[in-house]
Amino acid sequence: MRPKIALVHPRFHYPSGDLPIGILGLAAFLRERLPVDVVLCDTTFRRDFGYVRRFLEEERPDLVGIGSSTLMIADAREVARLARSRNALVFLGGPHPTVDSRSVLAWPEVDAVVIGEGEASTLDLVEMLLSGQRRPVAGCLVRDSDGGVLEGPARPPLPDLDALPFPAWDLVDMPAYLRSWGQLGAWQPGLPGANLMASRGCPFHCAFCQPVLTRMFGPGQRVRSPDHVAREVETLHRLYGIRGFWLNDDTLTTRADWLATFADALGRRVPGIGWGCNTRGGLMPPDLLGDLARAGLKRVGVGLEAASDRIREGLYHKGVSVEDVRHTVETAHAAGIRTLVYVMLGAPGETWEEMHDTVRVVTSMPADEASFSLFVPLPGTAIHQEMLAQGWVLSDDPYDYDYYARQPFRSGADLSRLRLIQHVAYARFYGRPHHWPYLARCLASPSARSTLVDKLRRLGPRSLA
Ligand code: B12
Ligand code: SF4
Repeated sequence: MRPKIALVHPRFHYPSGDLPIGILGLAAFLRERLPVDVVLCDTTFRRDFGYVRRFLEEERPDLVGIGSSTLMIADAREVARLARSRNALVFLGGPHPTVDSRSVLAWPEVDAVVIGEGEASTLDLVEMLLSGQRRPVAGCLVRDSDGGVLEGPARPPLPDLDALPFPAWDLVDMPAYLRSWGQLGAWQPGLPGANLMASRGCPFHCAFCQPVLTRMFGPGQRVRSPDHVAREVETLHRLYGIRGFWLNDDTLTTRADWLATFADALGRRVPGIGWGCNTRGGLMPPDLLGDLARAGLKRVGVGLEAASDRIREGLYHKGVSVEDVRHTVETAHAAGIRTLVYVMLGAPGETWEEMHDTVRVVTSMPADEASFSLFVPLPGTAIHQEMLAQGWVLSDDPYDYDYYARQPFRSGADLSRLRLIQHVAYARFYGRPHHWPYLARCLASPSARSTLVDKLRRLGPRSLA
C-alpha cells in the first residue's frame, strides 16, 4: 500500500471563499513528485473538531501536515494532538511555524516544522520521515529520536515558479468556495471566482509586515510568467466556470511590462473575465490603466494604513505618502476601476485625533471601498521586536493577534473605544449616499448577502466569527 499524507487547513474562524492556495499547491506538488496518496482536510465549511477526528479515523494517514497562520495556531495544535493520538507523524508549516519554529517544535505532538516556502522542503521531509531514519533536512527543524533538534541548512527559494503545478483544486469543496467568493462582489454580486498568486515575496520593508515575507519567500520578489498565470485562469474557467479572479499578491504592480503582457495573454485566453489585485500608492502605472481596464481589471486595493506621517512613516516605515495613495485612487477611479483602501487603527501611541483624521482623509478620496483593521504587531515583524524592546507587554494568546477585532497590547486606547472608532469609520465611509446602490446590489444577491454578513460578523463584539 502507498503511504498516505493528510494535509490539514484548520480554518475554524473567519471562513472565506478565498482558496487556501498555499496548501493546495503543496498537495499538488507532493502527489506529482512522490509515490504517495495525498488527502486534504479543510475545515473552512466544516468547522468542528469532530469532522477532523472522523476524517483522520477514516483516512488513517501515516503523516499529517498542518498549515497555520498565527490566528490558527491554537486550533492547529489541537489537530496535531488528534493526529498524534492516532499514531501519525506530525509536521507543521505556513507563516506562524515559520516565524516561531522552535516553540512549535517544542510541542510533544510535533515531529518537524517546515520553515518558509513549503514545496521542496516538505518533499525531502516526507521522504526522510517515511524512511524511519531521522536526519537534518534543508529548510526544516526535525525532532531527533532522542528528543534533540536537528536543524537543516536554510533552503534557497525555488528558482522557477512556472515549474510548480497548479493548486490541487480537486481536494476541496470547489462549489462551496465559488459560492462564497466575494472579491468582485462590489462589481457583480455573487460572481463565481477564485484567488491566485502570481508572485512570491515583496521588495518593500513595511515594519508591520516584514521581515515575515522575506523569511517565508526570501528577499525580493519572484514572479511567474504572465502566460503561466493566464493559463491557470483559463484552467479554472474551463473546469469550474469562474468569471472573476483576485491576485493575492502583495504588490504585483511593481512591473508595468509584466502587467501589460499579462493583460494581453488574458485577453487571448479568457476574454471578458473580471479581475482585481493589490498595489501600492504610486505604483499603478497611470498610462496602463486604460488597457488594464479593457483587459477586465475591475478592482485594486491600496494601503494607506494611517494618514499621520508620524504613524505611517515614523512607525510603520510604509514609504508611501498620502498623496501617492490619493493619486492611485483618483487615476484608477478615472479609468473606471473600483478602489479599496486599507487602513489600520490603533498603533501604539496613536491619538484619537490621528485616527479620526485617517478616517476623514480616506472619506475624502473617491474610493469605493475601505477596510478598517486594528493595528496588530504580528510575531516575527520588525514592529513586534521594536515594541518588545520598548517595554510593551504583548499577549501570549494567538487569538489576540486578530486585526479584524482585537489587539495583543494595551496602549491606553481602550479596546471598546477603538472598536467604536472602527464602527464609526465604516458608518462614515459607507453611509454616504453614493455607496447605497452597492449595498442594495449586495442585499439583492444571496451569495453576496452571505459574504456581507461574514464581513459584518467581524465587527461583532470581540467575536471570532
Ligand atoms: C490572501 C491572504 C489572506 C486571505 C486568504 C487566506 C487563505 N487563503 O486562507 C484572507 C483575507 C482570508 C486572510 C486572512 C488572514 N490573514 Co492573510 N494573507 C494572505 C496573503 C496576502 C496571501 C496568502 C497566499 O495565498 N500565499 C501564497 C502561498 C503560496 O503561500 P502560503 O499560503 O504561505 O503557503 C506556502 C508556505 O506557507 C507553506 N505552507 C502553507 N501551508 C502549509 C502546510 C504545511 C503542512 C507545510 C509543511 C507548509 C505549508 O508552503 C506554501 C507553498 O510554499 C498572505 C501574504 C503572503 N504573501 O503570503 C497573508 C498572510 C498569510 N496573512 C496574514 C494574517 C495575519 C492573516 C489573518 C490572521 C489576519 C487577521 N484576521 O488578523 C487572517 C487569518 C484568517 C484565518 N482564518 O486564520 C499574515 C500571516 C502572518 C502570521 N504570522 O500568521 C500574512 C503572511 C500577511 C502578513 N505579511 O502579515 N489572508
Ligand atoms: S505591507 Fe505590502 S508592500 Fe509592505 S512589505 Fe508587506 S507586502 Fe510589501
